[in-house]
Amino acid sequence: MDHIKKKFVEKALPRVAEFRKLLTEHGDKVIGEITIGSVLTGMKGMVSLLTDTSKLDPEEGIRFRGYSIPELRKSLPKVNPEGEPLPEGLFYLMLTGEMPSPDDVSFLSKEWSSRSTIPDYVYKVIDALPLNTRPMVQFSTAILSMASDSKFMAAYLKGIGKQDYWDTTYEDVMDLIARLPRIASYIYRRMYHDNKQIDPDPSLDWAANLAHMMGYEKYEVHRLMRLYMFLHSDHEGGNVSAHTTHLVGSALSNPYYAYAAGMTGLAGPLHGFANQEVIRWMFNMIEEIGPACDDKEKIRKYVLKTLEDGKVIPGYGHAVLRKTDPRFTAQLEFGRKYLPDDPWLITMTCLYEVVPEVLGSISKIKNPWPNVDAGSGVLLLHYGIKEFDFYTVLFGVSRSLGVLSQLLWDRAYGMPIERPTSHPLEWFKKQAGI
Ligand code: CMX
Repeated sequence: MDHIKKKFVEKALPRVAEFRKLLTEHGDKVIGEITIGSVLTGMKGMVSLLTDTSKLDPEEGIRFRGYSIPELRKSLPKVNPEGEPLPEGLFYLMLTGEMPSPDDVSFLSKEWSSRSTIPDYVYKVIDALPLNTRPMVQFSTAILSMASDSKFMAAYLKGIGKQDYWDTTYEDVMDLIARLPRIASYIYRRMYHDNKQIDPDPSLDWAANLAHMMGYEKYEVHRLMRLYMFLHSDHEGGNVSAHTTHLVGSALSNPYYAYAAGMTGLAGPLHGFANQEVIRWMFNMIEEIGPACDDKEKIRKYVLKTLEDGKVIPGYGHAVLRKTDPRFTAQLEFGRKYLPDDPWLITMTCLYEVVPEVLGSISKIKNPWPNVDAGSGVLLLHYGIKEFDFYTVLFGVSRSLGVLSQLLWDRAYGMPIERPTSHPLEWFKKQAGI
């Protein structure tokens, strides 16, 4: 058993005991109120999930095991002191609740590198899809195809007991995370670089290797990829990709099934697809009104026109957040430090000055501020990763770190199958006295 798995067991055992005690002794304690509105507006604010890896505060943003983004950008292990944290360190923190040492992080880089070989049939599955198949279709298909490799599934079929489910789930989670950069870069090179594939470099960390296999060798791109993989990893349990992974996993579906399902949720325009929509929308805006920052009134009119056409402004708003997303702030800081004169960064900054004011004047919109997707594409564009159709795949690779550590905790707790109750409209009308 590797030392991280041992650490997980050491951390999980007492927490599982606490979980059981809580359920046995306080299971009937009332912790909330459900209104008709709660059900009809997507269960917003309804407490219904247990997630240890991170917690989202509407005003402050995300904290991973209690640490904010600025705190972790300072304290998680890095390749260079002035660089960005290695996502391996965040995974360790989310999984164990403890800050990793540089050795823990370098162990994970090597471990994931050694587990990253993809079975040949997966490449054949991807190659069988037409070249113009959407990147997220190729990505989720490839992940699903690997479910036959699940060590959890094999052990389940052999008849292991419930108490041991976490063990092979850990192996699946590590294998799956390790393989994702190779799958993502394979799709990228296949679609945009004449299928000229690049071998992994085992001396590189997980995020830098992804950039390398996509064809980007510069230290600057590796640094950006580390930040990107860190920022998109986790956003507590209720967002669509995390909740779907948890829900599908609750049927004891193996991690490949559960994560592939989560990815099909991430592919939706209101979730991870928004990172492509932002760039598409910005391109269209520049085409229509010219260099955006020349006249902010023109931007305002363009925003209003988008709204009049019945569309949303991509990259703005959030179901939980009520302030600027600190993931956006981190990207803005990165941009101002390393690419201050980039025209796309300047446009993004102008939009930040105009859009919240317009959206804030519409009473139904609860949060007029930018979310993570408003900033990510601009940074990628700057370094030449211009194929924005692909951006959601990058979001998905990063999201594996959070949703799969959540899934591992679900298995350790022995979380039961999820099964809420539903009613027809008449039932709700009756409750309302109609
Ligand atoms: N532009 C225009 N209208 C918006 C809006 C935006 N950016 N954000 C919210 N609204 C609208 C909603 O569409 C909704 O309108 P209807 O009542 O007519 O349906 C109304 O305002 C109320 O919505 P809300 O309660 O403020 O927000 P929701 O929790 O329903 O939705 C979100 C949240 C993110 C889906 C929404 O803000 C949105 O569509 N934003 C643009 C897409 C986007 O950036 N998504 C990425 C989010 C981050 C991520 O998961 O990656």
